[in-house]
Amino acid sequence: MTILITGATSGFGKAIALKFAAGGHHCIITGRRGDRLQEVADEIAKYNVQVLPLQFDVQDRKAVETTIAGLDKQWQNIDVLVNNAGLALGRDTFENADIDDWDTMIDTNVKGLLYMSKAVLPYFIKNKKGHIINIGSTAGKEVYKEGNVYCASKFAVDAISQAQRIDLLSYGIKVTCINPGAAETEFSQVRFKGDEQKATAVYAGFKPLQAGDIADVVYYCATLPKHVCINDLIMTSLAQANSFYTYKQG
Ligand code: NDP
Ligand code: 8X3
Repeated sequence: MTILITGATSGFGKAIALKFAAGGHHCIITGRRGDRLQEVADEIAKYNVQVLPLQFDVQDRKAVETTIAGLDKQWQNIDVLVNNAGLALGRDTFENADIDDWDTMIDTNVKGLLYMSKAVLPYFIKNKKGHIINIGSTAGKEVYKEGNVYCASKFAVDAISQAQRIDLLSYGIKVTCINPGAAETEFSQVRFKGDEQKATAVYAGFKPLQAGDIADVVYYCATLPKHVCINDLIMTSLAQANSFYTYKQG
């Protein structure tokens, strides 16, 4: 199998890539940070599978289109696209939030996912097979305080996944939306723009999901028999009931 994972330089994307490489699958990995991308590619290569690192920003429509359309023939046989690249920026009330942060979240989490899906689809349609796995969030199921546009971007991922599932059904293309709760990755460091104290506080008093947990679930969904599709899945750590209720100790 060949899998394309966006945002594979850290967190879920990296864990997903390594999980599939360990399972003997070829990986196309993307991200903006070239050094990180090469490090992950080197790790993947140890599993004796083929790896193709592609450095681009999913917000850049032209870059997405030209890079994916220009794939060598051997890499056009993609089985799974994981739309994972994404981020939250800031946690502020609506009136205090930064409009530039809103733009970046919408451009990455929503438009980037659309550009990638549209770019890969011609291969899926030509090959008469394919599986889009979108990484949503519990934030796309319930809005929480000061989550405004991040939540909206993940509600959009939910809606787009539903739409893709309906429209692509006749091509035999599977669409899965996986919605994790709080997971300890670089997510909170990015959200709080390097404020370590704020980032660490997010995971204090409970055991959050780990990137490998999400990778296990993606792997399960992607390796089910051809006639079986997990459409929508919410996963949280045992301490979390939903988007805004987490049982913290201490
Ligand atoms: P990380 O910050 O660890 O990883 C995010 C990845 O996305 C990085 O590889 C980053 O690579 C990539 N990325 C971000 N922006 C862009 C861009 N414009 N173009 C290309 N790649 C980009 O966070 P997570 O692994 O936690 O997040 C992965 C996904 O999971 C996101 O969509 C997030 O919203 C979602 N999620 C996270 C949860 C959590 O609690 N951690 C829970 C639920 C969902 P680079 O910087 O090199 O470009
Ligand atoms: C990331 C999880 O709870 O920070 O999507 O929104 S949360």
